[in-house]
Amino acid sequence: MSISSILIKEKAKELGFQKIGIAKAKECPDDKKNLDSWLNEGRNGTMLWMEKRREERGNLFNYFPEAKSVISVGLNYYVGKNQKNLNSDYKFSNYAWGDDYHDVLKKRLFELLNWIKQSSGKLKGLVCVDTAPLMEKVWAREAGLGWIGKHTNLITKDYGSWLFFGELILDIELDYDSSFQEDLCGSCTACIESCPTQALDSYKINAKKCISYLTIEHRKEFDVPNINLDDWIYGCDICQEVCPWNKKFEQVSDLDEFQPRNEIKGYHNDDWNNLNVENYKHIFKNSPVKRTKYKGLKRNINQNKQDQSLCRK
Ligand code: B12
Ligand code: SF4
Ligand code: SF4
Repeated sequence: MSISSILIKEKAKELGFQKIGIAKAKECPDDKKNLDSWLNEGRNGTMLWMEKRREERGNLFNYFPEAKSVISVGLNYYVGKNQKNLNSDYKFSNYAWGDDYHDVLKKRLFELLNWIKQSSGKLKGLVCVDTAPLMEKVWAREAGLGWIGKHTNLITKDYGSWLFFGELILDIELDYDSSFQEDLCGSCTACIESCPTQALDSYKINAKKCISYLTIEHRKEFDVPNINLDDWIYGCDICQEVCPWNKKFEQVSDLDEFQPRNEIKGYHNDDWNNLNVENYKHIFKNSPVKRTKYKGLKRNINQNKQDQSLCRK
């Protein structure tokens, strides 16, 4: 072995990651079974890309046959503010307040990969953040970072669930961490009870009902006219906001890249209602919000406008 896991972890910490763990590459048949049942029940809605690469997502070796080690990293994006700190009645998920997390994590993971290559010579590595066909929460659990809660996000003991995950998959052996075995949700059901659209069964989400899916991933107009977005115009944080692990252990990140953009903080209802393409392009440059395009965000705003006017009647 030419590089130690300890040195890799030190370097990853230096690059800003709060959580780092290393799992041995392996098949995870129980998780594959859960993925299959989830997809077979159509819980992915119109996210057909999940179906398309099912065999890779469910088995790492179908994606990267030479894989030996999975380095899982977590980056805290909680900036100490919530929806009450925004000027508008519309709600906007805090994961999308700043720069696109894909870029923020990838930049650091490529730096880590290059550093490992310099120290240990020729090796093959893959950097993954969100879009690769991997079950990222499963790898975070296998690398010992935390457990998958009833709201289906991965929770850590020291930061709650306000973390993005990324992976560096390598074709070399390393020293491994133990997987996280506990489930610390206990008898709590706060997330399930608070979800305004009943999208959660225990540990299992119906994406088709989830506001995050509806406002980000769903394309086209909403087929049901009075669909409930609960004032959210991009993403949804409710199941994480109510989680006692977040209330108790969230820690404030001062990373510039995740600080809310001025317009997101400062816009009033009317500013959102009058959003035009130019404003959209300016505000959401290098932001994850580009995923919905202008049309999608406008659709979400209009849908909530409609709901608000219905409520006032
Ligand atoms: C598809 C997707 C979505 C979908 C579906 C969400 C989901 N929970 O699967 C939608 C659009 C709804 C979504 C929303 C959000 N997402 Co998203 N999403 C993903 C993505 C691309 C794939 C997830 C996946 O594979 N889902 C399929 C299911 C089957 O996998 P799973 O949830 O890991 O399954 C486990 C459990 O749910 C459970 N389970 C599932 N089905 C079944 C069935 C049975 C019978 C049993 C017993 C158990 C069980 O066991 C499985 C493991 O064995 C990942 C990135 C990635 N590549 O992994 C990001 C990711 C999960 N998302 C992320 C984020 C931040 C969000 C949002 C918080 C954004 C927001 N604020 O709006 C919300 C959270 C909503 C929620 N409550 O989950 C982060 C989560 C970070 C964390 N701390 O966990 C990820 C990891 C991206 C990243 N790189 O950081 N997302
Ligand atoms: S993100 Fe919102 S809609 Fe989706 S499961 Fe959580 S509370 Fe429900
Ligand atoms: S709210 Fe309760 S049940 Fe839901 S994830 Fe957090 S601890 Fe688990």
